[in-house]
Amino acid sequence: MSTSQQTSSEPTTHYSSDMNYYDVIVIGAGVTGLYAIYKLRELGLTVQSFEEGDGVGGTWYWNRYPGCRFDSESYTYGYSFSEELLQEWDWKEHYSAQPENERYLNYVADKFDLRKHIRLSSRVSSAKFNENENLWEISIEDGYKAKGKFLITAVGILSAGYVPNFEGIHSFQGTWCHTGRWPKEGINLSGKRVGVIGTGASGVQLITEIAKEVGHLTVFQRTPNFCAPLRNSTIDAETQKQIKANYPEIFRMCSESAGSFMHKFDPRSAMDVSAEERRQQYERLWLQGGFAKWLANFYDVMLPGPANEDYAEFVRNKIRERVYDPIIAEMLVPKDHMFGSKRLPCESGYYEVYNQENVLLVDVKTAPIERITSKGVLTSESEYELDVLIFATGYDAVTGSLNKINIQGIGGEILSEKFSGGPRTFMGVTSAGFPNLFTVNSASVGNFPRAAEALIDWVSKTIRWVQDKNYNRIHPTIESEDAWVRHVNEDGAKILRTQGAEANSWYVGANIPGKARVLLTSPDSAPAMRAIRDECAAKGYEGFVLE
Ligand code: N01
Repeated sequence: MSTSQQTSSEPTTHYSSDMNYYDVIVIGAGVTGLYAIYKLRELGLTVQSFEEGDGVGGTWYWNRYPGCRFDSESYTYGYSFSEELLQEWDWKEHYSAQPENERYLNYVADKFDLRKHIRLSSRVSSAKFNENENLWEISIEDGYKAKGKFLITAVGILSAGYVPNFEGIHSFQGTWCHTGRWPKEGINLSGKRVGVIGTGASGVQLITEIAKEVGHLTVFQRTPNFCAPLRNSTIDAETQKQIKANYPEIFRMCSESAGSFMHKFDPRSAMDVSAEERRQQYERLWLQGGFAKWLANFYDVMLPGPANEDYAEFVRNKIRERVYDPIIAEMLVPKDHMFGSKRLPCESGYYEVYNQENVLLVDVKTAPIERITSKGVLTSESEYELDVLIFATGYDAVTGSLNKINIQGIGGEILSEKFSGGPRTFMGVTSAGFPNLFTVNSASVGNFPRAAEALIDWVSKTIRWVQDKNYNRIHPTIESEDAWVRHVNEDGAKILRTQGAEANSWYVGANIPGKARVLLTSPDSAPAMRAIRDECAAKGYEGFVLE
């Protein structure tokens, strides 16, 4: 560690005597926050992170529910910035589970001496832009305050858990929790009557795992999902060596793909080959791990149209083959949304759970949940008595975690009000009237750390540039913001994630009652997004006001 890095970690108080001052304040110490601390310090900036949890790791700190694991290949998920880190960290499984992922992020925090820049158990309640000093003033719930010239909200895209506002929820006499706030000490489910509401990626992972130990399981399903086998396995010594030797190639493949995964679409149309050839490709990919089944498939499987429907039927039949009772099988087969319009959960024995005698699948679309009672869940048809009720009901994505912070820009404008109709940003990361603020959690989806590293590289370089040029403020013009919002709406309307009235997913905010239905992230591929940002920087931050 260089001396300059150590010096730059010290807060200074030259702007104000009553608060610590940092060049950059980062909210969050998850995957993005940790890398931001590392990178900004490398560039000689003082940086301080405030993290709500009492440990680092973000998603991998909070999501302790049984079964939680990657569905990106582990070696594509880790940071790429340090060859030493890549060579010394051994991923144990191809799709690593939460405990190991949390250990990894703690290892990174220790190896790069990041902890001294992180204040844990520090939920930021407000961030106000002081127009006289051109500084962000941050208040922590415990009364601590700090100032920073730049503010980065590395608060995650899926971190504000959503629990539906069911009547009677607090009258439930058993234990209940949301998957994203699973207690550190765990929940004893052994032999208990457990209910799970929700069958998205979290529910699918959780249900599969807890079905092994509960006494009885009731799954409350509103919409069945297309799920596909994860095919996880441990990484043997020889494979480990190959992975470590191949990191440059692995990251090259990720950098070239739309979602930053190590899979490449087949450039052929599914409809241009014979039905037999199509079937062979589907079957071959079905045996592969993780997302290969769709991201290495015929390119038009992921576009609305006949190829998409052809593959959807293939997946539906795979589900039917695995569930003994044809009536339950049909309940699990998705028919009301296109394959790929919602996130596809990867599973490891999910459908077989419904062959167990102690598992009951309840369709809450036809018989909706009316209320939670002291004993369990009451639907329009029946009451289900439970000892434990788990909400796998998802997240108020992207804007939810931003809205929990009272962020005020120029003239006291409130960010949550500005974003009430959907994020109003330029390139997903900056917003007019909120100088020196980088909302990195609203930029892109895909293989998260790959996108986060590229984004933080750009944001850090931008901050360094603004500092070197002695500007006080950088924020986008209202014109560039308007043009970006138009781009998100117009080009966003063409992609699979926004298609179909029934694809009520978090991608478009449609999972939260009353939330505006709008694409919450960029419609662009990861390479396109990087090119747009780089071009903007190369043109002296075209589209920005520099003051
Ligand atoms: O949340 P979801 P999630 N009554 O929104 C149901 C990432 N992730 O936490 O579909 C009854 O997908 C809702 O039903 P419906 C990944 O990006 C990654 O599972 O709206 N049910 C749905 O079934 C993922 O996409 C991993 O009809 C209600 C479920 O709750 C994202 O996180 C693992 C309801 C919510 O599904 C979110 O996944 C886990 C109600 N009132 C998560 N309200 C990895 O593998 C909601 N539901 C890395």
